Amino acid sequence: MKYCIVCFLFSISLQAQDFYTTEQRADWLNKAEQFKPKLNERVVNPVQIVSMVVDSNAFQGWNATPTGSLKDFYENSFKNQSGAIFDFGEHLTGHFSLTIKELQGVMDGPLRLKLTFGEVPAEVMTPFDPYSGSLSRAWLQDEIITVMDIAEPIKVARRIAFRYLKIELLGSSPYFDFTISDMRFVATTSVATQPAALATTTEKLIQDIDRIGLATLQECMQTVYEDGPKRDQRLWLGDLYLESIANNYSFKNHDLTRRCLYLMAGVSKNTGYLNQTLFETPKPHGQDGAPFLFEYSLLFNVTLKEFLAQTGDKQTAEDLWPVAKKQLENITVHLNEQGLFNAELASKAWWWLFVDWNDKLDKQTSIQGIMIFALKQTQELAIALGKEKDVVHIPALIKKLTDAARKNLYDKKSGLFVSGSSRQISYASQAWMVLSGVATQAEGQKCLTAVRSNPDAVRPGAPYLVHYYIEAMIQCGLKKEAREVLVDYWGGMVKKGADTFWEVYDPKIDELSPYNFYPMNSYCHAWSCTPVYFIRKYPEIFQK
Ligand code: RAM
Repeated sequence: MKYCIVCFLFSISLQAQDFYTTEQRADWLNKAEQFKPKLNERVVNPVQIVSMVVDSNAFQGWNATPTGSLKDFYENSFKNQSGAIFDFGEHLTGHFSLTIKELQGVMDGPLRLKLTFGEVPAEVMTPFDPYSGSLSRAWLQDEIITVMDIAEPIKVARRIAFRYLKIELLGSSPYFDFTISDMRFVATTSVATQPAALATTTEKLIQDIDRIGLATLQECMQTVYEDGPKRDQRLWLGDLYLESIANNYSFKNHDLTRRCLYLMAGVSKNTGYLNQTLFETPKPHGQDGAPFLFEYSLLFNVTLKEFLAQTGDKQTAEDLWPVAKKQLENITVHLNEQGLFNAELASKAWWWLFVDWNDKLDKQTSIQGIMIFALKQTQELAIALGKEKDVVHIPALIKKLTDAARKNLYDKKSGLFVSGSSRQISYASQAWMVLSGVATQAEGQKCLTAVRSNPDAVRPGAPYLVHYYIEAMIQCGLKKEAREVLVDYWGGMVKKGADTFWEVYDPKIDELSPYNFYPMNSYCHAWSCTPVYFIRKYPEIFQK
């Protein structure tokens, strides 16, 4: 009995023990704080009053059409204008306020207004209740404000991400009349300078895609790289990777990347593994109890490697090398003897395998590819830091995983990679088998081409995967096709009126949502900004 208690206490103390030292964590978090950016502000006013018109050809069935004059609106009683919708002309992130003025009588009772902010037209027209979504109803940006005092501007407390605003009157005194006399939005971003213009030879649609991609990235760049300024308003490792590479080819705000890398390290789990996401306030912390998003932890290494390559900042890379090295240890946890990843076991062990927003997708092959990709990139990082000794085991591991993939996941006859016991064919599997280097250049060309004409192939559900698919095409020399896909996919959003690029986009299903309610989708989403990276990194493909 006594022995059991000792064992129990010992195991508790082991669990509580931190893989990193207190000093390391303090140093990382201090450095993160040191690189916290100052937000730049810009005041924006609405540009026009609009009506939302039902239009089956418009994105999600609604079109914003100009109506009425702002001057008239400001001068006349709001009581007759309840339900008015304002267009601020562009997607914005920041803080909203309005001013109320007495028009007739004395304000002898409170006013109640309902403000609904929408990133896209449908969001101010679709009833939110009864609510069917799978994330907090409170993400939706409808705010009820009770006004007791009109001496000062009325401010909405929460930060907003939107383009359209609907204002409704819910209650007011019959003995008093008023106007809304001013509406102001203070837009914020940590971006301070704009990148160079594209070559004048660049096709107009590609120029539009680049401009909208820059707007998307800029709004996600607040005091961290957020995933979406409407939702979830926080740093995720997978999004960080894509945002940081887009930033490398555009705003070059490397301090923000540095801050995010340190933050992630600072709030990592006691086991030494990384959380996939973090919250900045009241002090930086991870999401305890959430399943572990394995592949995102590996993308930390890739982000760090790219950061070092861009900045030459060895200090940061050396500080964070122990974290990168540690993440690799998970690669062998769910491998079978041959070196194949066991997705079922991993999922049972509370690992979240993401790859794409698509429930139908079998993730085994993609994760196999991501592991090899991360091993290779981490090896390059180690070499750049003179840490070869730390990674002597990597080449053999890469070989083992690659051989296992070639033997079990490649269907020579069709030239396609398959995944899971159903031998599923998907875009994700082909993309990751190419990016990992499992496929040769010729095999890569073959599988990426064949998948496009395979009607049963599981298609991408979100721009996150389309990014890797395009990168894979470029890597194996399918340049023309890469351009086609980029122009088709992001150009499709442009044609549907995007001001910023969306979290989820399927050209055929406007109402697609991983959250069971499409207004919950984020319409300015980090991982959708990467055309900026492609267009600017590969001018020979996209700017001619
Ligand atoms: C969503 C976020 C984020 C993504 C994760 C996996 O909740 O929007 O962008 O990284 O899921």
